[in-house]
Amino acid sequence: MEEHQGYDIIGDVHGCAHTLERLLELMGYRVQAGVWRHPQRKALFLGDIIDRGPRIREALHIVHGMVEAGEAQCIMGNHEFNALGWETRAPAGSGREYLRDHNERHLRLIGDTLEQFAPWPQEWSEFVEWFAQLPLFLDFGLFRMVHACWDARLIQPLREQYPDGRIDREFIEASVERGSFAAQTFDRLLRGTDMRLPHGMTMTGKDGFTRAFFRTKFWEEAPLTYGDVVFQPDALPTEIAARPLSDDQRAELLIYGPEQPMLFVGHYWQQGRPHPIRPNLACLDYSAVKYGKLVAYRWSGERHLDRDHFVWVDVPKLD
Ligand SMILES: [Mn+2]
Repeated sequence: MEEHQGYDIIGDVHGCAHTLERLLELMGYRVQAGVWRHPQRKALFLGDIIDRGPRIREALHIVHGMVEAGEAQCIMGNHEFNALGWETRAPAGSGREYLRDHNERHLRLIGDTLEQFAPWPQEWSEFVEWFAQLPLFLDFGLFRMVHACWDARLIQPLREQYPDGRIDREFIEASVERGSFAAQTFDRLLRGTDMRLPHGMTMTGKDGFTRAFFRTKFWEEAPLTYGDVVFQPDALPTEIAARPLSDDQRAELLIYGPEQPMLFVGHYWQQGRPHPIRPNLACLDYSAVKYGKLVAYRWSGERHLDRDHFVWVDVPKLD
């Protein structure tokens, strides 16, 4: 290890700046020269700093300030990618105006952020520029981070092109084309794996969005039913959960094996007391913004996750 003693990996902040300050304080970070710092440790953010919460601008200033000062690193979440797409003009001939359509559904996701930044347009465009520089993953050897899903079939070729996971404008623009390597990479790494509901069924989630797909685990080694692979806050209806997976469906499932390095993800709105999913896998998103918890894992060199290394702050109704 270098001069510092470890890393504190922090889950999806989603504009909960006060909660983030409480968590940093709890872990022994203090503000010095305008930046949160720890005498021996560095912070690592799993992305999704923006959208949803009450203090998005403040949250961005905290994280960006730490990154600029070398006190933290931050990877891209699907919300930062969405913001990039929202603000980026589509290449000529793509048939679109922006990479991400300015439709009502997309506006609902980014609306709070745009509203809170309305008086600071210049600052917002600088943050959007910064989003484009965030790596899609971090790999420290003994552990790795990605916002939603580590898929080696995509990360390996991505690394050949972008060894540190930082992509470029060309790659971002290429994502406008459905099925392109760029589109697949953003979708899988930042949004995870999913499966279509049977019989053209749809479900409306707690977030009010209606979907024909449900989020799935990417580590289950011998799943038999839909219920064995579902990984989202909204449970499947009982009869669907009991439904067996076909051989084809099982063959398509991604499996992050137990022998792989430890992996940290955010994204999935976990509930209850923070805990490892497996000895080498943890999700640190416990829906801070929905009055859950903002969670960190304090890594100090161990090779297997230790359930005593999770720390968190509860989010009160009035943040
Ligand atoms: Mn997310």
